[in-house]
Amino acid sequence: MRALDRIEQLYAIGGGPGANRPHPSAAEDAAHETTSRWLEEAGLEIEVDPDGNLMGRAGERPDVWVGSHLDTVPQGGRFDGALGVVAAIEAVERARVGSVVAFRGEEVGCIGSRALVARGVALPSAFLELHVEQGPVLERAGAPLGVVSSIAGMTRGELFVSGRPGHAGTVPMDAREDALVAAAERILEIRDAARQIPDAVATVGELDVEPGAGNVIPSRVRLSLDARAPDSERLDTLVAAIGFEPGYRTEPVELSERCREALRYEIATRGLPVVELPSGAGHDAGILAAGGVDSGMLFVRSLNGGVSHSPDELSSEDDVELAVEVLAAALGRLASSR
Ligand code: HGY
Ligand code: MN
Ligand code: MN
Repeated sequence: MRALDRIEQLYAIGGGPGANRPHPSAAEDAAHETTSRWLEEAGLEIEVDPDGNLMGRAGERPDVWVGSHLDTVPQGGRFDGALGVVAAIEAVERARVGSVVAFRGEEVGCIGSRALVARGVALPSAFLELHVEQGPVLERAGAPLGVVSSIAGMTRGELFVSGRPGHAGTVPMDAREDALVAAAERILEIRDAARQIPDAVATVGELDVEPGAGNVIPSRVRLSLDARAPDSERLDTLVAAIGFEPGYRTEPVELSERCREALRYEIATRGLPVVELPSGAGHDAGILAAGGVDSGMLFVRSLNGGVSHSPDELSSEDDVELAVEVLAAALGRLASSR
């Protein structure tokens, strides 16, 4: 299947283990260049906007967009983002309508899609994104596809914990102010705060320890923070409970009923179970939806218990084939509806 071959070509960029196309990087640029060639082969009119987002427009209804992102987390999976872009090319080629879009920097705060919305350019009349579920719901339900109802709100930021540097060999344990031990206690507090709020999540994914020598008691630690919840009020409660000032926040957002209906219809007419589910992951579709665009997301089942942001991310060829077919049909339906 051409889409899967192309996913493998993108996966090979940036070396292993996993997908390594962080934003910004030569690897992300290479993925955009490769995709641009595929857009040209598809006979689409190519444009790169001032923020590096890549577009490929068909002749008909270029105002209906379909796409995703090409950047990845470090050691990411082969499908996150890439699937949505290669499937968008298949869909626009099959439906002969619409525009393919590949956004920059989705993993580091949806940089490309946020910049595009902020620039006030002509936004699409509708946007569809195919994405791996990155969770276990569809696999548990025995459903190959799902329609996303809403996208969780997300905050990102950092915390600093200070201590007193000292010699690892001469400072007695009862005389230390070890910043890393204090940071460890803080991380457990953050975990417990999230556990108190239904469906909230909080993650410390990065630790920077100063001065960072094995024989020096840490003097200062930077912790990254990623805290999310399905609605604004639980997000507020979580941020307050953790006690940090987010540097970045996206509100929870409902996806467009018009797009969800088109996706539900195309799934149901193929005799497949229609499962609607919220997304705990953030997506460019959420940024466009928040910008007033009719946005919809189609999830394809993630196998291996739904693991993602990992080389173990996996979806089957049959499910991907079905997803591309439904995406193309929904694109055609949206383009002919208004
Ligand atoms: O972090 C996220 O939710 C997405 O993978 N950018
Ligand atoms: Mn993604
Ligand atoms: Mn991701």
